Amino acid sequence: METKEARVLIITIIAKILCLAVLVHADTDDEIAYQTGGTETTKFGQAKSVRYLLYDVNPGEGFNLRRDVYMRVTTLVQELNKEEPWVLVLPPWGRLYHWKSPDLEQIKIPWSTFFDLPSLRQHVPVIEFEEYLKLRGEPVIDEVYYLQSFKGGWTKWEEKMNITECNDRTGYVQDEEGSWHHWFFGYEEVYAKKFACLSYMGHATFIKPFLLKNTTGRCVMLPRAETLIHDHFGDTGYWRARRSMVFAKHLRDIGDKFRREFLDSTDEEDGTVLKDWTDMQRKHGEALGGPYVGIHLRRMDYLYAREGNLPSLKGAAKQVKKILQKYALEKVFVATDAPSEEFEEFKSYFKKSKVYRFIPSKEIKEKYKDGGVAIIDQWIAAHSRYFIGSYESTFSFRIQEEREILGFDHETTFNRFCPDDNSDCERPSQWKIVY
Ligand SMILES: Nc1nc2c(ncn2[C@@H]2O[C@H](COP(=O)(O)OP(=O)(O)O)[C@@H](O)[C@H]2O)c(=O)[nH]1
Ligand SMILES: *[C@@H]1O[C@H](CO)[C@@H](O)[C@H](O)[C@H]1NC(C)=O
Ligand SMILES: *[C@@H]1O[C@H](CO)[C@@H](O)[C@H](O)[C@H]1NC(C)=O
Ligand SMILES: [Mg+2]
Repeated sequence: METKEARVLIITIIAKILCLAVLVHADTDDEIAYQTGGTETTKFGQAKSVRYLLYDVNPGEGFNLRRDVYMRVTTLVQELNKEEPWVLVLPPWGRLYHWKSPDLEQIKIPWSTFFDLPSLRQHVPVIEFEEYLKLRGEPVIDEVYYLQSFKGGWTKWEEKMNITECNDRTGYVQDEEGSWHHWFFGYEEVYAKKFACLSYMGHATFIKPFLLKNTTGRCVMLPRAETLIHDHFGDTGYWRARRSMVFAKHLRDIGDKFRREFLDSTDEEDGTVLKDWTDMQRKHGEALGGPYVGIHLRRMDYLYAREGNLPSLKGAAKQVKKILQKYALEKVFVATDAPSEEFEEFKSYFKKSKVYRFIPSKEIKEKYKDGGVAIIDQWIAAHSRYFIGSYESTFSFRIQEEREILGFDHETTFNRFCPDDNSDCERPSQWKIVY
């Protein structure tokens, strides 16, 4: 399988102007072709077979930080592809702390459930984990480097890495034959040939020479990839990665239908028509948004995790009413993880205005899971005339980024709920889009 694959491997990288925007097309077991609609063609020697990079994130991290880690890893993959062809293997979604809906099997969820893969591929070559397994023909990961911080903490920040003993229990166990086993996203048949802990302090691309020179396996996995920090937070590369993370069309369509039916909101009227992300460059203020205030009201674990920084439900309602008045709006869309009693209480503080929440049908929940419903909420909230988020919530941050992409005025995007006792709280950082 391996040699046959190498023999017939055709790699054609068509570099777009500056960035290596490549699309992986893998429709047979033994052929991978990189292709896009550019003009210039660079061929890697036939001997250079594709290598695969797989990663994972600390199990405790939520969906929206994971999206941020993906962006960091894509920066690394872009850099690797300047030397030899590497494909990013997308870690299946599952077992997330917040995804608690009863009766839903929430493991082995492919990225295509949530994101538009062709859009991701206009940034870096990616394949789903199942595609990787099929291509490989054997459920194997060659080398695993478990990222960890240096023992004893640090006093000075400097880029360094070292293969060391593992600081903590990693969950990877070796059998008598020497193979390593782990949960591996629920794929119990998967095993790794080699495992080591790698103490690491550095940007994502700092690991590039290690991957190129110190590893030889076809597929290298980096668990705890949140250890890799952004090379350049908020620069053009950051935003290219972010823009490529277009939500799956089936989720956008559900959100758009809800906007149309309940919120009098359509892209044509709101100035939010979506284009291919590589061609989309809207000025701030070009997007108007639908005639409603969109809010992200983070509750649940944040009531403890961000204690003192969130408003009461009544306090939140008061802040929304002020904006409704200021912008002469009558509708509110609430994205929230609150249980229905809390939502009903929040709603009860409004007399004149209408307050909406997206409640998925059984079919939508079964198909798209808690993650898909969260994205639909983000999508609807992102299209509002005015948005208010929750303090330090990555869920809110991702909505704000979406609004930057759509072309909203900052005034209407970078807002947060203040706690009841401090109505003049600090505004969130403004991470403005750059092209
Ligand atoms: N549907 C829905 N889910 C939410 C909402 N807010 C939070 N959640 C759920 O709770 C998780 C919050 O975790 P995370 O993504 O890490 O964001 P953060 O913890 O707010 O920074 C989300 O991924 C969702 O599963 C919301 O407004 N709507
Ligand atoms: C990578 O290989 C080089 C050369 O053999 C070695 O000096 C270096 O320590 C290795 N890096 C790590 C992190 O093991
Ligand atoms: C790497 O770790 C080993 C033992 O864990 C230690 O002896 C060595 O000094 C370390 N090297 C660097 C460059 O930190
Ligand atoms: Mg979180």
